[in-house]
Amino acid sequence: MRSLGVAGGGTLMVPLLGRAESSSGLPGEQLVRFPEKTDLILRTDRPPQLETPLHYFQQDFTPNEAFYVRWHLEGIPTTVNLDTFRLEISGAVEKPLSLSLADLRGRFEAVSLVAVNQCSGNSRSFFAPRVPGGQWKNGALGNARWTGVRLRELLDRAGVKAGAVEVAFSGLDRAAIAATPNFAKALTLDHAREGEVMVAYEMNGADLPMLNGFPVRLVVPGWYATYWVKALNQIRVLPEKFQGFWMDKAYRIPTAPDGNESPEHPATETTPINRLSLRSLFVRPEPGEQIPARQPFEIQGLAFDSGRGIERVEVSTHHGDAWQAARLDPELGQYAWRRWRLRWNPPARGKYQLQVRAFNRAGERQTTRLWNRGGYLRNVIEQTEVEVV
Ligand SMILES: Nc1nc2c(c(=O)[nH]1)N[C@H]1C(S)=C(S)[C@@H](COP(=O)(O)O)O[C@H]1N2
Ligand SMILES: [Mo]
Repeated sequence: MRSLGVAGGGTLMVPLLGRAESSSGLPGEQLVRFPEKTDLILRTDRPPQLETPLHYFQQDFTPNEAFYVRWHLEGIPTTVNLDTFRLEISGAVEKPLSLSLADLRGRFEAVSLVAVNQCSGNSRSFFAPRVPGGQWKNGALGNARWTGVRLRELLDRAGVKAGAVEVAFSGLDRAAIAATPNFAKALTLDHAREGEVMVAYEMNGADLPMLNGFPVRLVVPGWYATYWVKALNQIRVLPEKFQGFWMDKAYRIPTAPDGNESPEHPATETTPINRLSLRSLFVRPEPGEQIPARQPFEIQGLAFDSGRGIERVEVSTHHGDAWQAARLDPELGQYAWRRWRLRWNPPARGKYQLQVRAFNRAGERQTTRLWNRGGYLRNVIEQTEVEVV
């Protein structure tokens, strides 16, 4: 039995009352500490939406306790009894399966891969004009090593019937009011069977934290985290296309390239969010950080895409002029982020504007402008101001 909360298995009320504000140098941000997590930036508390402070991205792997949290529905699982928990695989299959965590660990080959988990609304607060939704900065993001079993193996064991087209996934969370549809997502059968989609029971070599989907979650490498269904307990093979609010109405982007539209010319056609857009971010300096003049400073950041591979990262310390190639850290895997660094000797005091852009092996590049009404897929060339003193 695993519980979220204080002794006795509290409900989510407990950690909320125990909210700890700390002074960790994040001006204007309220920090909160939930069970199994460290101090994270509070975006909303019911349900919890918690953002990772930027400094954690100075490591290859985002610690489980610092990994961001996003739930849609108030009724999130706070207790899981492993004696009774079962992952059900049903629908258009020859032999429905009902698997305990011990079954998943013991009866299937364990596989591991490193992959970026990024919310499609990451960085939404930087959209101009502003859009409604969780006002994330850049911390609805993390990189972890995921271990579990291949979804394909589970599907093969159940025996997918001829004619099946999609696979739907849902978890233990429930809407507080019946009118709100439970969270469910779907992938095409081909994608589900591709071999890399995983039902993960470990993250960075440890159990998943409750808030990140204990006991198992879907991992869809290279795709936005909205598909990474947490506390996964239902996999349904469908003979027809899935229909449901979270695919048909929510988490859709303009069909136009890069998911772009404008407030004046909203897109008329939309499509479900899918692969991660190519992007690069600054990790150091942090916004508002002051750095000394005429001393070497290591600018740091990260870059990733949907798995094509980062080829080059360039940084400008001169308002988008004089781009310099950053040094890339070793690759951690096809779906991992790639950290990069650039040594900079700021010549004189004053304000500098830094920019970063990444290029991938598929020849994609970042642009300077992106907007859509959902505040999704933000991946513009980043700019940050730094004060050299
Ligand atoms: N069961 C369930 N899974 C879910 C969600 C949810 O609300 N319920 N939210 C999804 C979204 S939109 C995101 S961004 C990720 C967040 O993963 P994390 O909380 O582990 O960082 O979980 C996804 N999986
Ligand atoms: Mo998300």
